[in-house]
Formats: sequence, structure tokens, C-alpha cells
Amino acid sequence: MQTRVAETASRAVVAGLAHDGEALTVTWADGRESRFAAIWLFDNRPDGRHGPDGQRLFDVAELPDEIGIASAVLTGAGAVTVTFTPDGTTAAFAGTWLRDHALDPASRAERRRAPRLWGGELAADLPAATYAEVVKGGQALARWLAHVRDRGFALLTGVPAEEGMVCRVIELFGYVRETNYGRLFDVVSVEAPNNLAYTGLALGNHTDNPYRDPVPQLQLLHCLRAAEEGGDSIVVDGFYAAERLRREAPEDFDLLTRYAVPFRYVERGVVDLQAAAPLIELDCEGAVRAVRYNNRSAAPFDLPEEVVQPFYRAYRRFGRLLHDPAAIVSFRMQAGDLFIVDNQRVLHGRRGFGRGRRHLQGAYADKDGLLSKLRVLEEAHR
Ligand code: NM2
Ligand code: OGA
Ligand code: ZN
Repeated sequence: MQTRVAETASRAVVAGLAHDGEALTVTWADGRESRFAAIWLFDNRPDGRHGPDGQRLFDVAELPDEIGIASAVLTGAGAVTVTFTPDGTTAAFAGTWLRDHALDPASRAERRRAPRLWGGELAADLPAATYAEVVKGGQALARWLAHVRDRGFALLTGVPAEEGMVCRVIELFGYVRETNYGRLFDVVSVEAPNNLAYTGLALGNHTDNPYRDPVPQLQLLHCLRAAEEGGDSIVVDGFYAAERLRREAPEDFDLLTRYAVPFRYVERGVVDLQAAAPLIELDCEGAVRAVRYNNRSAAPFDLPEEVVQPFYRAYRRFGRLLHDPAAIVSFRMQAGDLFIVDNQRVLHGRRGFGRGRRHLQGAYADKDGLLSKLRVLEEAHR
């Protein structure tokens, strides 16, 4: 880890400084150049924040209209001290801080973490850990959580096959998200099911609770008792399918990002949950940010008449990619196995099952909590 610190330090060495009144340009020892607008620096000056929590003490509305740079000099230990106009405020920025927040295209690209897309080949090397390891926390927990961040999927084996353990696993990294199905739910085949999940039928690959806004971001399923026959679990990387669609049929991809699909789940007199969202959601830079797909709960599409047929062409193509035998991974959970999916990326399904009292317990959680825990663990082990 020493080398990493040294690397970070050397790349953040300021080799040159220039300013034109409106912006500061830093030339780094590795040749990169980064431009920082005066107002951005002023807004981010360290003493504009409250010491203990780092929260900003002023509002943007209070900033003067014209903020400029009067001077910028290199001061002790690689810091850049800037004096602002009109009021002569000075602020010192650490070189490492400037580099970590630099806005040149290369620096911005480095901060984006690309998901590691996968297809059926993942089966040969399933991201997994044992409960005994991760329950200790620290690096083992961080490694398991990093699979969820990077692959959108991870297995956990050796979880005691006891009721409620699925919530205990969530408590290792975050908080249970309670829903109309309870804090946790039993996935068993029952006489009067209120959801196809509570039958022995096969379930196509799907996002859970697409009729919620926000959708639960993480789903965990823990096997207490395996079926004697069938019931295999299936997962597929929705981001991989979306990228294939973008490449193979760009117009279809475009349609799925531009029109919202309504989803609905009704239990008469109990709930009428409705949410509408695109099947493929993009972020501001055009990267796929979320996938939402659930044939069972899709309500009748509410689309301009002329879009209906092309939309179905796109929807069907996407549905086929999400069930492509070469893209899916299937496995058979035994008692004590658990899997977690990023419910906005990886879809899950199951094969039908016949004999045996198969019993899974499931629960939901939010992903920002998991990512927060992961950052804290990674920071502690850097
Ligand atoms: N259950 C298992 O989101 C769905 O409707 C899929 C969810 C009922 C909590 C099933
Ligand atoms: C679910 C579900 C899969 C299974 O409960 O949401 O998809 O294997 N279950 O029973
Ligand atoms: Zn499900």
C-alpha cells in the first residue's frame, strides 16, 4: 500500500501554475493540465466549510457575481494558495485535493468506475464468499461488497439456514428496506398466492418491485430449504444486455430509453402500487444507469399510437437478450446459500419446481448504504 501512497503523491505534484483572472491552470508533473474556474475554487475553499463535518457554511446565492483570481502561488508542501477578487479572500488548496477533483477530461474519466459486464462465462468464477469470512467485517466484507458494486451480483455460502438471517446479512452493510411484503418475506409455494413468486412456477428474469418508486436497489434471497427437484436460480447482467442492444440495434435501444413503461401491483383493498420508468435509464453522460424489466407486472403501455409497434420490437429484442442462454448464469441454491443482486442492474429468475417444501427468505436494501460501507472499509485498509 506504500507504493500507492507514493504514486498518488507524485501524480499530484504541481509542476506549473498560471492564471488569466478567470481560471487557474495547473500543470502536473506527469504533463496533465487542469483548469479550475475561479468561482469553483471559491465555492470549494476549505475554510468555507464547517470543521467537524465538512459541511459548507454558505449558499451559492450569497456569492458575489464576479469572482476572479488575483494571484496563485505554490506554498508549503505542494499547496496552491489563491487570492480572489474582488474581496481579497485567500485560500490554500492541497495539490492532492486539486488533482482528485480536477475537471480535465482524463481526470473526470478516471473517476468514473465502469461496471464489469458479464455473460454466461461468469459461471466459471462466480463472485462468492463465505458467511464466516464476511461476518468478521474488514477486508473480507469489503471484497464481497465490491463484487456487488462491480458485478451487481454475489453469492454467500454457509449462512446458517435459520429464519431472519437474510436481515442479519443486510445489517453487515446497511439497512433493511421494509416493503408491503414485510421486513423479510418467505418465498414458498402456498395455496392462495398473492404473487407468482409464491407458486412453484418458473419466473422469467426480472427486476423486483418495478412498480415501486424508488425501486428497492438490492435484493437478497437466502435458501433455508432447497427443492428436491428444479427451482434453480438464474441471473443475467442487464447492463450487458443493454450494451448489446445499443450496439446491435441502436434505434431499439433509443426507444427503450425514451419512453416510460408503467408497472403496477394490486392487492385489492390493500395496495395499488404504480410506477413508470424507462426499461433502460441513462445517466447524464449516456451511460446505462438502471434497467427495469418485469413481464409479470408491466401494465398496458401508455405510448403514442405510432410508437407501439416499434416499441414492441425493441422490447421483445431486449427481452430475448435478457434470456439469451449464452448470457445467463444459473446455479442451484442449497440450504445456507444466499445471493444478492443489484436490482437495478442484474435480473433474477428461477426454474419451476415440483416436489419438496422449497423455502427461501428474501429482503431488500438500498445500495447507497452498501457503497458507503464499502468506501469506509476501503479507506480503512488503504
Ligand atoms: N416478492 C417475492 O417484485 C415482485 O413482484 C417479485 C416479490 C413477492 C416479494 C416478487
Ligand atoms: C423473488 C424471486 C426467485 C426464487 O422472490 O422475487 O424472484 O428462486 N424468487 O424463488
Ligand atoms: Zn424476484
